[in-house]
Amino acid sequence: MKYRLQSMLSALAPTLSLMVIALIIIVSPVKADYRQHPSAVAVINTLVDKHGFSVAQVNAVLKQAETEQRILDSMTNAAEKTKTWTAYRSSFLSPFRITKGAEFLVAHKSTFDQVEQEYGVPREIITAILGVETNYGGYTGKTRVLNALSTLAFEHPRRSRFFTSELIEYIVLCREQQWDASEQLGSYAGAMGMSQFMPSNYRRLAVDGDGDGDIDLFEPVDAIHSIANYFIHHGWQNAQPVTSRVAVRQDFDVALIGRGLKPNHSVARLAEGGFYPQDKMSPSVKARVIRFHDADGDEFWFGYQNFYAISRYNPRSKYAMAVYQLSLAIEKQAKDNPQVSS
Ligand SMILES: [Ca+2]
Repeated sequence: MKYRLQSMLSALAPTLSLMVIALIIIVSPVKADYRQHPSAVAVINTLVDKHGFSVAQVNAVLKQAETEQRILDSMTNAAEKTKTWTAYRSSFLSPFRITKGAEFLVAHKSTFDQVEQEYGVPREIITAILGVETNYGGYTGKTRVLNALSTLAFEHPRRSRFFTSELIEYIVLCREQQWDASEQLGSYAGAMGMSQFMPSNYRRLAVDGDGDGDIDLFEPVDAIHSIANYFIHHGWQNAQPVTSRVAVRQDFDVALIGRGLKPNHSVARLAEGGFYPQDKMSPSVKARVIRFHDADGDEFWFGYQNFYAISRYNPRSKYAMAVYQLSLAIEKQAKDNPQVSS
């Protein structure tokens, strides 16, 4: 589709007015008819064979999907990829977001009391996730989820496998929730609700926290319970550390850092390699060295299992660290101003 639009553009190039029309075409959703796309066969077959849909039912959904170039552009320009750690951090740890977070804690105190008891996931962490993802539900996304998932499944080869699977999950989810597949709104990547769950997570890990028989992630009680459940599923350990600031020896062993965020060496082994946590840590605890490159030098941290659990929400170290530091700022603000209420 992208290439077809590009060749259309070059054909129209000589006339200015026609170029303007072409630009309007490129930024507006384009009817795609993904029923005809070669990769649609796998989507149709899976939904028919594994989930009992008819071909006509799947086609009726795919027919409504539209290609949106800006969805593809957003994937390339994600903040985690383009911003330095300092810029990324300050965009999420704004005074407004911290204050709103402290207010959110007060407004949902009884829900958090229950959730901490049941899951052992701290309220500040859950609140920080909601703050980073949607500004506490203030912005849950305006992209049609069907367009987001179809565009990325069919037009973004590098992530096609993941988004094809999410598109299938979404179509099943819509049947389970009795939603019209063309109406749901979410992020440009197809994440939904205050907690921004992808369809597969919505189906498997979202829970009905308020017990009204409906799993509604656009509603705070269900969203709070669901995030806690998500963290437990990804190995959150109650009352265990998240990170430590690390001082490094000049000749630190760069090979110990490796790729990924899963804790890979004991604190003792990392100390041998020149990484020294600034908190007192048991030598046997496993950690991963996190390194932030910045204009004013590098920052080093240890990320423990709970840091890794946060990163299962978005697998980038900047994301996990911003969530954690926001949680600390919210906690401090709530302690300093216990009277605050929304
Ligand atoms: Ca509910």
